[in-house]
Amino acid sequence: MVILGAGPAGLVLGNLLHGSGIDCVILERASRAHVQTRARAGFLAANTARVLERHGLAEGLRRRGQEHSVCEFRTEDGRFRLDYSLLGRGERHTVYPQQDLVTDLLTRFLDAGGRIRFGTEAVAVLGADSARPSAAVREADGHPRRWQARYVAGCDGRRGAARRSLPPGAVHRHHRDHGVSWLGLLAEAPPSLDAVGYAVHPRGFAGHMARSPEVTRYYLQCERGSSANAWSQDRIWDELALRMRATDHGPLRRGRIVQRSVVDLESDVLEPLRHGSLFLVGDAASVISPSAAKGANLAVLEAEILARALIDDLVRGDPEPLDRYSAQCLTHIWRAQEFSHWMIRLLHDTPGPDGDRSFQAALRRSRLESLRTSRTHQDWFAENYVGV
Ligand code: RFL
Repeated sequence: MVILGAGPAGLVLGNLLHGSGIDCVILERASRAHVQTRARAGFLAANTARVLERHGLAEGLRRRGQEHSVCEFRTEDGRFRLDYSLLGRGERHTVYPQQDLVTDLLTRFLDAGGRIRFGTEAVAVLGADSARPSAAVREADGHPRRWQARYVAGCDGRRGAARRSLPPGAVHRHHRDHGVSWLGLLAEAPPSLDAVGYAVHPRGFAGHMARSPEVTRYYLQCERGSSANAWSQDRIWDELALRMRATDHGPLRRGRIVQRSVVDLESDVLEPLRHGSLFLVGDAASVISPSAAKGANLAVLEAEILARALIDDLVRGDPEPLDRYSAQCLTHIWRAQEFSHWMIRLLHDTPGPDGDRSFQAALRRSRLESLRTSRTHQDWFAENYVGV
């Protein structure tokens, strides 16, 4: 088995297959140091914790993860909080930085004798419509090489070789550009509130998400095409304080901004997620805007589904679960996409056919009011917010 990419998807898959005695190799373009320090997700769903627990991969998460269950909305009408552990299915998030999860999974895989080649870039997947597909790669020393296997798992993200190798027409790409951009920031600053903060403001959305007692992720809606470096540190903090209404609700704890990037809120889903002997997993299968923190959670969920199906096929000789992999994952993916789309419309003015800005703003206010007051709406929100 060849696995492309050592993100959450590839590493969960690798650990599960290796643990079942299936020979596999992970080919990763970046260095070990790079994958272990790439800060991205932080909010892990209850199901993600259960998957990791089930397979003995949750030790770090259990020791260092922080349980989290409150979000706070700040709007022109004031603020309200939802404790989603008391709503819906009563589940919580675990806050655990993605780079720590990746480090745990990587260490576990290598300690168990798993094979991973860093600095090895997949260039193409060849022969996916046959029973002997291969990955053509450029090795760390620049030499080309082929890795052949019974199956290839494309866990190499949205711009990886797996997607690029799909022949025209083999797979349909559903795509949506939400027309909204965020400046994603990582600050060396303690969280400013004990909740995830969503601020809806006439100047645009602002978000606050704890990562650890010392590090906080913030988001600022920005103009499409903005440069991440166009904002000075002072301007960022002033704008965050304004949109989060720090004067009314308490000051922000400022610190050095150590990472910044502009994220265009886009979603796509490939369908089906299988082309012959090639399977798509995680961001390679579907990209979801970070508005509802679903991407890493879907990656882990899909990796477990694929691992189980591969074990059924390769160990027990039953190919049927592999045939169902795509349909099974797509059900979860579309549910997450629908909720993420709903969150985007809750938090922003989105360009599109929904009418002029004042109409949209009034709709959004009504949606927020319903979320503040309706227990039914809150239960629906909680179930979708923390679930994948
Ligand atoms: P990854 O993590 O991108 O890993 C893919 C790996 O493949 C390697 N690679 C290749 N290797 C070999 N050959 C090639 N040709 C290759 N091309 C790429 C890459 O180096 C990399 O190591 O994909 P995976 O495993 O599918 O995991 C997906 C998640 O990383 C992603 O969905 C999340 O980070 C999304 N996301 C969040 N998800 C959550 O569930 N909760 C969150 O709170 C959350 N916050 C976020 C996020 C994504 C963000 N960005 C960067 C868009 C916050 C942000 C700012």
